Amino acid sequence: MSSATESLESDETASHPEAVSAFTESRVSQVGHVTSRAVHTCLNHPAESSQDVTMATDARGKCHRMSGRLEPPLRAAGVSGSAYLSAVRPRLRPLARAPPNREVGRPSLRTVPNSKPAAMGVDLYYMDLSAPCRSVMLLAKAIGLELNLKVTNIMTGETRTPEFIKMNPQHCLPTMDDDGFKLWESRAILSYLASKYGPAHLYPSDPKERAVVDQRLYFDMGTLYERFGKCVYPLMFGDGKIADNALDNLKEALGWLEGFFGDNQYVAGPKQTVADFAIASTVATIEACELVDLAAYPKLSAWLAACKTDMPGYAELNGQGATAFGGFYKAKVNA
Ligand SMILES: N[C@@H](CCC(=O)N[C@@H](CS)C(=O)NCC(=O)O)C(=O)O
Repeated sequence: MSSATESLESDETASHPEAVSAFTESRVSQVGHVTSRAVHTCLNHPAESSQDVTMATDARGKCHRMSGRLEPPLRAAGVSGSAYLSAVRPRLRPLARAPPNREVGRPSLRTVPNSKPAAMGVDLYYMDLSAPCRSVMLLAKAIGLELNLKVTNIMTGETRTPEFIKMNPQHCLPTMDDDGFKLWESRAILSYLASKYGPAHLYPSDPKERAVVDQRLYFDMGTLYERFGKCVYPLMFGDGKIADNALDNLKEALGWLEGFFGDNQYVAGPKQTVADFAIASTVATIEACELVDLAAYPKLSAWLAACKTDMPGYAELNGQGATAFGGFYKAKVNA
């Protein structure tokens, strides 16, 4: 059984066994299958079933933005889940490319609610150089969530103003404000946004699947990025003293990450999760600094190459910022 089906089971099968067959059957579709939450909406909330189906995942678990009107409450009329999806599927179509975001001249991250819509979009205080910020922007783009991007320059003290400190006393980026709910720590933001606005597989509810995703997130923050930082930050922002073993420690962490893949395509298993977005921004930054030859990690290299082509908006939302970070670091090395 696919993990997509498993996550559906853990969410809804107890009350709606028909959803599993519908979900499995829909995997053969060219279009992709409707996410478990969309199925959930159809089956559990007939009153809401005239809303758009806005997210679908393909057979590899990748997210696609889709739109299509759902039929009136077919379940209420005694129609099974699989018949319901058969009726819905032909109406799914890819959404047109979104217009640029006027505030910062980026592609708009149009709201595509999978559960509840973000009424006014989600505010994100960010800067491109920051890998944690880029991970959040990549995820938002992938799930079609509209972000109100607020460029914030840490170098000129824009996170130290009384207004910013009131919002986030820790004065760090990224900081998110979702209709008054303020959050920082990029990986917590990823999990929150995926849980609230994304398809279930990005942050699975199954305890073991979620634990593996969390392990990867903590590994990214506490080991991989930490060790990377020890290779570059002293030169970029400190006294220039890099510990002798710093690079070997980073290579060791990359070796562990290489091992995490096993036979899987993604960092936390067979499906894309929030951990892919966190680690893609970290590894892209490592690559841009040219500290390590990533070819020594073939699975990691293949995954990063796939992220570059498959993650929507990758070049603009992650590639450019990572390159700028790398340029900053290399300028310090050569100074
Ligand atoms: N673990 C945090 C790191 C946050 C962080 O250190 N952000 C940096 C930019 S990459 C920052 O805002 N530094 C300025 C400050 O802390 O005052 C996350 O992932 O969000």
